[in-house]
Amino acid sequence: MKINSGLSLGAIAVILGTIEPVGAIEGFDGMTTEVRDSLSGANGSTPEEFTKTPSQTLEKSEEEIFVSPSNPSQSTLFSDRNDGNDSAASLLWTSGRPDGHAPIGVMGDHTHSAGEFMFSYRFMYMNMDGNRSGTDSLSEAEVLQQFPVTPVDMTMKMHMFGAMYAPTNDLTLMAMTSYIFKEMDHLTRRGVRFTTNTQGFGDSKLVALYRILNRDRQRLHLNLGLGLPTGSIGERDDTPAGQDVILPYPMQIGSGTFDILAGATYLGQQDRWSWGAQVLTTLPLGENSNGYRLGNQFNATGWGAYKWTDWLSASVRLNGKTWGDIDGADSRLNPMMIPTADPNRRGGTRLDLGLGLNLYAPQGSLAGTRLGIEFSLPIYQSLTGPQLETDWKLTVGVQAAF
Ligand SMILES: [Cu+2]
Repeated sequence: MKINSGLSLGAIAVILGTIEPVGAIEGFDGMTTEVRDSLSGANGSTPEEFTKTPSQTLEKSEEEIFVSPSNPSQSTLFSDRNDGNDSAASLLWTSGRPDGHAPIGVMGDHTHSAGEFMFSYRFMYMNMDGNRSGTDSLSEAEVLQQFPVTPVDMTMKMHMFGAMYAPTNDLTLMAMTSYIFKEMDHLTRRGVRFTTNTQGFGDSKLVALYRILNRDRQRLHLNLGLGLPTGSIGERDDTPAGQDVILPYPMQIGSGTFDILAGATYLGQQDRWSWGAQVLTTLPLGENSNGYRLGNQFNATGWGAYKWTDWLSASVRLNGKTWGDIDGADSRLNPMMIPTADPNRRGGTRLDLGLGLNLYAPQGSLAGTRLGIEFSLPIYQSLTGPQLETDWKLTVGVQAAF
């Protein structure tokens, strides 16, 4: 995070809203919302120096801001004065750096300062090719010994839209929805190949992120939310079994249920390195209108990131996920026909390795805007199969805070 000359007292005063602006407001464009994040202090209280008279503030802040122009990284800037401790240990975690947000594949990783908005768009592409049962790969012929039809491969494209707003420094609200495209190729015992396609708005999420710790350059918040069944569970397409027939579970766009989303996120930071971890569980509530309920999901991830420059960081992430079979069944599906129609062949466990880059505009007209990319591959995968295995996943996203 660079503080350029031109960051005037006026700008600070207006942003904090605690003292009257004095003098011209210059260089406001160069100030990011992340700077405001840092300035507004840890616990929602105003740092002591900003509650003094404007002239005192000017001297103090300029002295602090320009004390070390050759080292624009976090160093001693904007420490939390409220605990009366100026040592390095009292420095606060800041989002104003490229790795101030988690790798782009992680959702709900950060909170915002009171009054901030953020909008995000992510594109996720997932490629699934070939079947497995347990950790063993199965050929098409092996699956066709058990079922008249086998899935061969599948792609999923997901456009995800998110908005965040922080009514207070401790509480950030998040809403997300998506538009999804799915395509699955199949092979029958008679050698016929066919493809089914579905698309539509996916399920949506409303999540509250509640910060419970913010000290020693570490943060911890709770992720508590509700999944909304805005995605369709009545998707149909033509297959050799008939025209416009109901499609198996993995081709449906939504879950059909309200879901409890619960978890926690931990973040830590040093001058060059940062790290984080998140656990998240998805618990569908009750049965959907087609007579089934997706399995519970549990996701745990941990990552480390290295900040190369003020605008670029690289990350390595492990993501473990386990999900259960389906309870109940859509009675229109024949589980003897194809494994994707069997509610007891849907569960699995996967460990993914992700490599990511985060770009961040610390200043200029795009200040506070981010671009993230993450590519991930499974390094362990065990499925209640036969079930299509995941081969790789790519997530690209932009985020803009105001
Ligand atoms: Cu955000």
